[in-house]
Amino acid sequence: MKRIAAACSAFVVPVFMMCYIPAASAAPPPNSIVLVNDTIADGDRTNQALPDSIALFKAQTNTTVSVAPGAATFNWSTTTSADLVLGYFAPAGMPVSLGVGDALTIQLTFSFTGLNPVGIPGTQSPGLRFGVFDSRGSRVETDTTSASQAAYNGDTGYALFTPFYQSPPATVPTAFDFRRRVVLTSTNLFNSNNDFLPSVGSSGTPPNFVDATDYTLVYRIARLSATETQFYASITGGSLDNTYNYSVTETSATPTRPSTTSSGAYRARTSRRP
Ligand SMILES: [Ca+2]
Ligand SMILES: [Ca+2]
Repeated sequence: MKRIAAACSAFVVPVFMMCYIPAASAAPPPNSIVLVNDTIADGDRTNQALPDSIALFKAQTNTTVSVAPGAATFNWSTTTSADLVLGYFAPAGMPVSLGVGDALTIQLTFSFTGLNPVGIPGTQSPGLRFGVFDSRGSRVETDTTSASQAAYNGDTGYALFTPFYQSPPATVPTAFDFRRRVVLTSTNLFNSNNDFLPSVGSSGTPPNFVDATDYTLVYRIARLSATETQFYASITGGSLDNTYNYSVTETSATPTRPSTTSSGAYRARTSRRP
């Protein structure tokens, strides 16, 4: 079976991040290709030296970052509703693709603080918008002062919308919601929910998460056939057991190829406090 490298992406407070093909477990199978395996061991978040170090960039001016060996912590101000952190797992101009039978797995470990506290429900619905994109020849390779960048215009890709909260908001969102970016003209990658509709598939009721607790997200894209792309996600950590996961298969004659010159990004819809 052909195993071709591809892409992976970016995170929130990553204390551990790994991207490889294929994968179905915590450790990459022996026949996989590791694209990124960054534990922030170098204590630096802007050093791009794949596969051991991926540069992680933020989009908001007011976000501060502290980095120490083992973790990068992004703190955004209480007046900032969200930030976007991104990185590139493939060198510019060296696109890679998933063939039929290939899978791309991204595993990242992170923790939040300042998720909507118990007793403050309202309309807040904090969560993670995570995606794997094709940067299509234009990239953002530095910290910026805005999440809107012309380089995101035209980037195709897939996303996972998944909530993180300590207490449920007034309207409880779906646990796992797999999306494809279908409106490509926005320069703000994750700002509009409508850019990613209709959903490829969604299911589940989210648990209550806990501040300052390590959680591990596994996100996998597998090409089952020329027209079938399977998406899988799981989150473990804290008091979660191994049953918090979801998988869905998209049937499309035009699958997006997230592994071609890739970038990744996430967006957390929550206010974080240092
Ligand atoms: Ca690094
Ligand atoms: Ca681009």
